[in-house]
Amino acid sequence: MSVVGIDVGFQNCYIAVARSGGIETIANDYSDRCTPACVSLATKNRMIGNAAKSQVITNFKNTVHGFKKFHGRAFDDPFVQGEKPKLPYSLHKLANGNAGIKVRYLDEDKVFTVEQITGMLLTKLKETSESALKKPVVDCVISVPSFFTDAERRSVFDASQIAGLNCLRLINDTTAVALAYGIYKQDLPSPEERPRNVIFVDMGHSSYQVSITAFNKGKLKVLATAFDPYLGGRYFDEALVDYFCEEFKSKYKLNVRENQRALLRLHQECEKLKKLMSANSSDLPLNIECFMNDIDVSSRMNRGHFEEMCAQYLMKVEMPLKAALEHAKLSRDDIYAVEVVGGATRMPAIKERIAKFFGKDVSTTLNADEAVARGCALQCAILSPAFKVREFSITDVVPFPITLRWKSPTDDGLGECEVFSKNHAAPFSKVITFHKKEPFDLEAFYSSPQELPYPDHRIGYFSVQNVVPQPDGDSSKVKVKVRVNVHGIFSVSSASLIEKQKGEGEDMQIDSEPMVQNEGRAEDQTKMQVDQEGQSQGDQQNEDDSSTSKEGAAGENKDPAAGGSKPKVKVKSIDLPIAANNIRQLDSEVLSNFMEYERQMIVQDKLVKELNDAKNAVEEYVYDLRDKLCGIYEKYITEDDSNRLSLMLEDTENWLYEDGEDQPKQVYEEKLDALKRLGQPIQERHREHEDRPRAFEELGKKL
Ligand code: ATP
Ligand code: K
Ligand code: MG
Repeated sequence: MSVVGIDVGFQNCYIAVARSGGIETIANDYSDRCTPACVSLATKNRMIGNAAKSQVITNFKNTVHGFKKFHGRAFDDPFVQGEKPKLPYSLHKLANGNAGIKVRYLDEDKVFTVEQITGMLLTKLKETSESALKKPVVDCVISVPSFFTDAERRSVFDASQIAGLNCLRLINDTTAVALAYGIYKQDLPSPEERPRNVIFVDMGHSSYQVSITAFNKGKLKVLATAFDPYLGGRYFDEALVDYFCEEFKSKYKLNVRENQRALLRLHQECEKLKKLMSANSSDLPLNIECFMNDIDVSSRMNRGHFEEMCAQYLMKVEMPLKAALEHAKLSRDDIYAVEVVGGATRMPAIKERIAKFFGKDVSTTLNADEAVARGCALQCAILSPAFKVREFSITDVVPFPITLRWKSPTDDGLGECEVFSKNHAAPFSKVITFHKKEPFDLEAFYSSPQELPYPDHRIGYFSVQNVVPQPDGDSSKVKVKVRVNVHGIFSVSSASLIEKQKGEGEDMQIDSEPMVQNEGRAEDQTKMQVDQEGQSQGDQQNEDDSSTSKEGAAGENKDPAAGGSKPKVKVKSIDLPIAANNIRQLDSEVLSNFMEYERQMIVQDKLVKELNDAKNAVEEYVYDLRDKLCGIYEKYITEDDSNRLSLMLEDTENWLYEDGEDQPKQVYEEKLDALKRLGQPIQERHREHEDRPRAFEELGKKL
């Protein structure tokens, strides 16, 4: 079982793994701990990560980046439509209305779903962790923004499956950071003491997240999260790009926005400049040679001016901090520390704003780039039976309130109830009791659409089937379990019909202590009660959402929150099937097709890599042997032979650029063998000669 944590950023991905020494972040095949969230499609293969990033300008139409926030979104989604004109690649409306990504791959026009693109990225990250751990990787924990809604989370989860990963938990970015902060702390207050409240701030490339977390020994509890999904490093880059586009228009008469290549280069240069300004407050140059129409452009910028330009963004820093405090019902003085992570918090203006709000310096004790991945790996280690870590319980929150609405086809038992309030503990299950004579429908939706950073507040429809009246014609008691699981995904996870026992009254003992009772709002036919199934404390079980769990009916007897004081009543319960509709998740057939296609693409990439390796091996051998012929091998070959061999090497080199440019792997292998047959005898003679004095020396020592 593997222990791997993956931070899938909008721009940068990091991987942390558990090895015997503890949790460590690992480097990829470019010796880089950061893998760019970038996928480039080409005529023969795909490039992913660093290799793809180097194609951003040269192959811009087929190099996909900045796609993380398309998860679970429709093509017509205002956010998607807003991004579309800024993208160098094309978006395409899929049959199901979702936003697809249109590229040219293997000489064909292809439309990939965002799940497939993230699946490709995850394939790369999986391979990187496999080569570090030297074993197959399946189990992992993946981070998502805390504000991701159901549809977005389901979409990321689907992506993990396409890559052949078993995601044990989708964990919120800031919760992962909190875990990375807390698990090693030896001095946390004991469980009876007042908790230590720490505020975590993560500003990345695309978004800004804040959470307030209460720590006691062995546990963390998220009290509140707040966010601005539209504030992050990219908006500051764009401000610079806008500025220079205007300037170059008047100064050089260039319309940069018409030229995708120039625009992408300007973007890269502006990001570099932005980073330089974080360390340097003086005037800094921006120079780009041969920018457009053979014109070199140059300009200057300094931090003061930059901050003025970005005033509208800097103003937005305070709001989520304030909101988080309000929701947690804490004042600034209750905050022990303000820990900041994420690349964009390196901007001095951001740190200053945060520090000013709290009236204290921000702490940067965590690694700003790697904390999320480390937290993910820690969570994976906690979930893994194969790995020993300190016990640590994690309670997260539901970011947006969720309401359930119900109706039956014939009776007028229509009603609704907020089942999860904002910042309700998660993961969490609740059992709701209905009194029904026939099947009924439940609709789940986010109840405050105005605060939802997503245009559709519907979560899904769930039909509770096979409901029948009791033999005496009375309504049946139907227990429905609703759940926000470890991934932060909502589901109606099970339903059961409780059969009335002989001589038993309407009010069974087991229902006498519901924690939330909504009788007042319920219709006659729809008496509804909500039982908390309160395993809020670190429910760390991976729950397969698609299979309904069988524990529904027994729920009340094993409720850990009940303290075991309830008298046990024998009831007979029958599991009821639930049909889920309009859940924004790939259906299983589509998913397995995507998984199969991903496997094929992996094989194709491997073949191309082997071919390239075989070709490179020929080239390397040519260069190596040529060097040595005029160097260390000179004494071991006649001049004639040397000349002949040199000529042959030159021929091979030319061939590589002409007829040998595009040959099957076998041809390169044969070529290399032929060269080696000539080179090896020389190498042998050289080695023998080198070994001889050493052998004499050894002999001398012995004598
Ligand atoms: P997200 O969390 O939104 O999904 P991400 O995790 O990919 O995105 P990070 O890697 O945390 O984002 O941060 C990347 C951002 O940080 C980029 O905008 C980058 O330009 C910015 N950044 C990195 N270093 C600096 C610096 N020294 N000064 C200013 N900005 C920086
Ligand atoms: K990141
Ligand atoms: Mg991030």
